[in-house]
Amino acid sequence: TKTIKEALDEIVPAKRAQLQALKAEHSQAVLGDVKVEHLIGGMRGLKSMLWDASVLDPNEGIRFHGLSIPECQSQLTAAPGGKEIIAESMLWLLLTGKVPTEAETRQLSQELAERGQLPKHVEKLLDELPTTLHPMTQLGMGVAALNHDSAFQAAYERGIKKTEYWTYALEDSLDLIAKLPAIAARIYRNAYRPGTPLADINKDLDLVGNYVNMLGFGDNHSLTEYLRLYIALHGDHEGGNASAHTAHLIGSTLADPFLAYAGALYALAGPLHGLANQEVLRWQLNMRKELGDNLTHDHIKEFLWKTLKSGQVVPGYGHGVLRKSDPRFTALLQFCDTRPELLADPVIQMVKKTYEVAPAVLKEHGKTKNPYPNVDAASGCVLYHYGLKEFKYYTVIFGVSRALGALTQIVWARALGLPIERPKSLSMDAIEKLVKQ
Ligand code: FCX
Repeated sequence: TKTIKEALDEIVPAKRAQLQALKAEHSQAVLGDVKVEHLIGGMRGLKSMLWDASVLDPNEGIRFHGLSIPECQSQLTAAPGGKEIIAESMLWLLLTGKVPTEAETRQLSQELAERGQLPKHVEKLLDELPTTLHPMTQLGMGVAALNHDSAFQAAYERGIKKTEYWTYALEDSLDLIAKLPAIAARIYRNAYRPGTPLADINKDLDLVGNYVNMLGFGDNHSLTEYLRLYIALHGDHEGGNASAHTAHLIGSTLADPFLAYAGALYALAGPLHGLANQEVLRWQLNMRKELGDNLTHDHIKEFLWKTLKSGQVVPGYGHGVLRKSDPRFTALLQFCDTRPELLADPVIQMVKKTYEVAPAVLKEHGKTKNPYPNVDAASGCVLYHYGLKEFKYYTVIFGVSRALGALTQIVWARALGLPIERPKSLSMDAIEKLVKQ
């Protein structure tokens, strides 16, 4: 059975050749116009990044190396005794573009488990942080502190060839992905279950299986399966989203993967991005507090208008690229649909009922280009059902997941020798001068 490094060794030369050919033959080909609206509108729609692992279609949603979510669900390996995609099979697909065999997936699980232990200084750092510090702030700090042992940084200081960068970036990336559950679980334990021991890493278990054990929910198979699916599906969402783009930008300076991903986590911590799943639950629970459990469509409509009229966004709805319901949202709802105990939960019923009403209200409101739900509209509410009720923690789980895609791209950016990212900015005066010419 090949290791992930061996699998990549085989692919890197062909990908390098593909890039060389693209450069040699099509460097000057035009892919679109740069308009003033791009400069003042958050570069929405501007084709300006190279990102291989996934592509987001506005109507169909995400495809990972060409595979849709249902295709991934039927082709990627599950855990023994489980049905849902596990992080390792998604990571293998993202990194190599190939569906791993079961043996390759299990080997990667083992490799990650062997790398999962935290260095003492990181444990100490996390244990000394105030438990009231937002869990995302803590996660970023823990990840940044791992750079103490960065293989990439050490190799760079030694002076290695540019063609070898990717192997050290891979080494750090695997280390980081492996250690994220231990950091994330420690933050949870310290803040919400002080004094409880943290489970040891089980070398025979997948990454998320170990994460759920460390969180203290190991005996809940249904939650473990949900988190496997959640973490696989949040892994990558092409390159321009704020967290992935941040990792790419920082990585392009040759800062090591730990620093690059710590930066990405702080982009994820914004309410318009990853923090939305925490915001959705807060919003749904406020709705419940105000209107009770026996909600009608009219009640929800009223609550939606109240939110919009007070100038707030409806969390979990809208998207920078998507123009239909997010298929990740659909996959999470399908997970609920097969489990009567989830369907009976009033908070999940509220999510479904809101979905029946919100698109029409948002259309009538007329501002958002996409009145449909994104993944955050459902993700946190299912965690709430399982008793993971501390919603300030939810984005941390997203943070454990997004590493799969963001670090994949860091490995490939170094393998392909991509340069430091440095777009051109213009002042308003300069824009005026250019448009008047
Ligand atoms: N409720 C109310 N208004 C909304 C809205 C929503 N859910 N979504 C967009 N709008 C508003 C925007 O605020 C903007 O108003 P403005 O002209 O007064 O500034 C207008 O509609 C046009 O925005 P639009 O082009 O449709 O959306 P953007 O690409 O600018 O922003 C996000 C996309 C996702 C940031 C936006 O839809 C939003 O704020 N949604 C709510 C927060 C959320 O769910 N975020 C998670 C997104 C994602 F899945 C993730 O990253 O995790």
